[in-house]
Amino acid sequence: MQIRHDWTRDEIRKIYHLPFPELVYQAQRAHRQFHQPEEVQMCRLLSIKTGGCPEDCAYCSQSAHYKTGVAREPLMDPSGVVEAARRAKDEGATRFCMGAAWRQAPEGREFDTLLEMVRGVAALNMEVCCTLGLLTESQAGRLKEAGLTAYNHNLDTSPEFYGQIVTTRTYDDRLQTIAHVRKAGITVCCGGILGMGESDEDRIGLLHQLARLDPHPESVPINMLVPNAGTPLAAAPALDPLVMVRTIATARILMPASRVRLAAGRGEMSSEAVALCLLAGANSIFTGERLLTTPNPEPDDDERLLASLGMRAAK
Ligand code: SAM
Ligand code: DTB
Ligand code: SF4
Repeated sequence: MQIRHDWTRDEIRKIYHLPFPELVYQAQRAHRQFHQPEEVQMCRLLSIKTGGCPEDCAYCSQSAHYKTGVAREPLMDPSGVVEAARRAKDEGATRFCMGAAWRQAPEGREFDTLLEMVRGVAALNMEVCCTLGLLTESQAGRLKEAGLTAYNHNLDTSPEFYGQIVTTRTYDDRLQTIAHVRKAGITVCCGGILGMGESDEDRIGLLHQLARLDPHPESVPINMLVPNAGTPLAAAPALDPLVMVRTIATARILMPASRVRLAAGRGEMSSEAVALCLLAGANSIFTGERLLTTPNPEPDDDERLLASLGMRAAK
């Protein structure tokens, strides 16, 4: 199987709607060509700057536009961040991702603090990822120099549906930051959220955008909406977990060499649904009791689940 960047929306639609056994079979075939099927990468998230974000993302607990009860916290000290990364490493994580509730990465003293954090985590020999909002080309270059491995910047949904989820920035703004990251030589982590009221066509549209990036994002997080009280999506109906499975399987077929991450929402899924996502080609999860502002499954439960499936954490 060769890696393609010229997928048409029609081809993707056909894959997405394949009969389930055929879809999962094709996803498994793609998965096994590029990955060890029993390995799952463990990633750890930390919110290094919480709340008060000027953007209006309809799903987010950290937007200043909504009353969600998430307390604002300033940028953390580098020492506390590096300490958290060391603990995560001791607990088996190989990738550490720092998230900040900003529209765009700041300049000046705060940016220097970020560089210090990146250097500190990189020195632990972990993959180091940041998600700080929009980034200029020069900022991407400085982060790369400090040792950043990956930058997370999600497209979230299709270009057509995007305006119903965020109005304070455009799809093109996002694509531009992704281009800056790529140009700086940092790997791209880019995916989306399911369960925001989007249609199958919107999920297909998101996958189309991702699969046409050349190179593909090295890492593709698929989040299931974690509904937050106070946000416009607080009462969004729960997603059928099989939609997660279908989307993950399609992502795996379209971008066979990428890591596909079963990201937010795992805590709301049954262990059977999680197992199906892993069977469909997800090979990375967030571990630890917290995502950014919301809870995540207990590490003991994750360990038990992987053991019961005969799977193991990637080294
Ligand atoms: N502010 C930066 C940004 O938006 O790029 C970085 C932090 S933001 C919290 C990172 C990503 O988390 C978002 O792009 C979104 O895809 C995901 N996310 C945020 N809130 C979520 C929720 N309630 N459920 C699922 N995914 C969520
Ligand atoms: C991603 O795609 N998912 C992570 C990470 N990238 C930064 C964030 C999930 C956030 C879930 C909601 C919260 O905890 O606030
Ligand atoms: Fe801000 Fe990111 Fe939340 Fe949007 S998703 S409100 S940009 S923290």
